[in-house]
Amino acid sequence: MNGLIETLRQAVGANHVLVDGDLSAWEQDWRKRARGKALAVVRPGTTEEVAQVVRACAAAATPIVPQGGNTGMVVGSTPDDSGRAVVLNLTRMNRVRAVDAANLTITVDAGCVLQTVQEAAEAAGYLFPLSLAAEGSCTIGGNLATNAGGTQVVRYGNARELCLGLEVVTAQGEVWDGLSGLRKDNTGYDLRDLFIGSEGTLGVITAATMKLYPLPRATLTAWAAVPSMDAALALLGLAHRHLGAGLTGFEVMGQFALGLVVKHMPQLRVPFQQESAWCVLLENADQESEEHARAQFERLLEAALEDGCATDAVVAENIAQARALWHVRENIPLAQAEEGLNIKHDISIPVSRIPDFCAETDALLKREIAGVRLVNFGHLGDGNLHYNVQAPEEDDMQAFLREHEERVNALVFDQVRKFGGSISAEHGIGTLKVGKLPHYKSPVALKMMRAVKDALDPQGIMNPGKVLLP
Ligand code: FAD
Ligand code: 2HG
Ligand code: ZN
Repeated sequence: MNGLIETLRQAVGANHVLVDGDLSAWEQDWRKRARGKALAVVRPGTTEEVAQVVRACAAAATPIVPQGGNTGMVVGSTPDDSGRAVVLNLTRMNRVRAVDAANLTITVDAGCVLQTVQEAAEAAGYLFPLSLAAEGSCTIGGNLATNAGGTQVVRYGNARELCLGLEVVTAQGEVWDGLSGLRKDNTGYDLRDLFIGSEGTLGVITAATMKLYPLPRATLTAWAAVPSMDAALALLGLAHRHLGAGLTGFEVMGQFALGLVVKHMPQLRVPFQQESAWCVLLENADQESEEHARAQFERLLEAALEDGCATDAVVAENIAQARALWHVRENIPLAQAEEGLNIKHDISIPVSRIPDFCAETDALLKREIAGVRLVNFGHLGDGNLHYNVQAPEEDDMQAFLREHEERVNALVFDQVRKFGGSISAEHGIGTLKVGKLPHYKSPVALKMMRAVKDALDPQGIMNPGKVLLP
């Protein structure tokens, strides 16, 4: 192995091959669910360096764990505890390569932090709409590898829909330049779409060409109290009708989830938390004017109050107030982490079936485990719920996980199947759900996935143990 380390040092420079000291920032996942052990953490600065690293690892049959900001939720970007894998961290590759205004595209290195991409787009007068609470540290490579969703999917789609082309280093260390800015290209299989959502198991994404959009003239945010999930769904229907393509965000937040923000971030003001079972955050991005956006929002909210699907509502007066409302929503994952570990279910269900899913699954869980607390929130506009399960107040969370995690997962995922949903809407499979996939995905689909994996990575060195079991 010393020979491999020496080759890696020659490839990327000795300073960028970490073998000693505290490597926990790269070896442990964001939620601290697992701590692995790496042979080395390697931080290349260019695509050619990535290719050299992959070739060296392939020659030594050494596993590679691609890593961006290490903010993933499913233990996908950290090594196992064997000490055999090289963590390939892309964050030094952080250049914005080009903005093509006429083509409405931006091309960036994979290690670019999402917020940097948003800012570069805005500096050029455009919008890059992918947005999630980890945007200050997650990377575009990680976003694509997980096909991240976030809060703007209802209008702009997830990372896949925003991507036009990729540059990839294959598992053999070859460079595929697929950085096309084309919106139409029917020359055979869509290789780009294979790598998007592959969670580092097929190759290393080193750059991407992403879509840009015109900046809206006005973006307004509203916060509504809604009495039930049925009411939230009725409000969503009204929002689609009143705002059309202007509806860019529709987030739902349960009372308990918001209560955690109140408890752990007492400096934040959370409207209607005390009096309402659910709150909804809506965003309206308008190409006409602020007056137009405000009038649209007012008509929508009047209709909602009249209909009874909202019992109270506020529209942010200015950008600071809008930011403050979004800040509450974005802090839910952090407030949960403060409260302790929980069992996360990042699920999607056809929007129309979400109220029945919640009513039935809540009742089943509460019957099964006395005192269980449900942290429910998510991107209702695209049918994606974060249906998280927290231990009863006085319980030790580690003991709760040991005793109940398997049963809780089975119960929730069986319900997801029953309601025609998916066990991962946006976070992916990683290692946390790798054992579940065979139970909840079609055997035919799994066989095709296995064939793709074997064809592109015959040695099985790309992120082994993630997504598909060997
Ligand atoms: P990492 O965590 O480093 O890696 C994630 C996966 O991608 C791993 O399997 C890794 O091997 C692979 N990977 C990383 N880079 C590459 C590459 N260049 N080539 C090939 N494979 C690679 N997700 C959502 O979808 N929506 C949300 O709203 C959302 N909110 C979040 C909020 C918080 C507070 C946090 C902590 C996370 C959130 N996430 C959300 C999770 C989400 O998956 C990540 O934040 C993000 O997409 C991962 O990017 P990353 O650079 O941190 O990737
Ligand atoms: C979000 O929407 C993220 O905030 C995290 O996807 C969800 O913490 C979670 O369960
Ligand atoms: Zn989410």
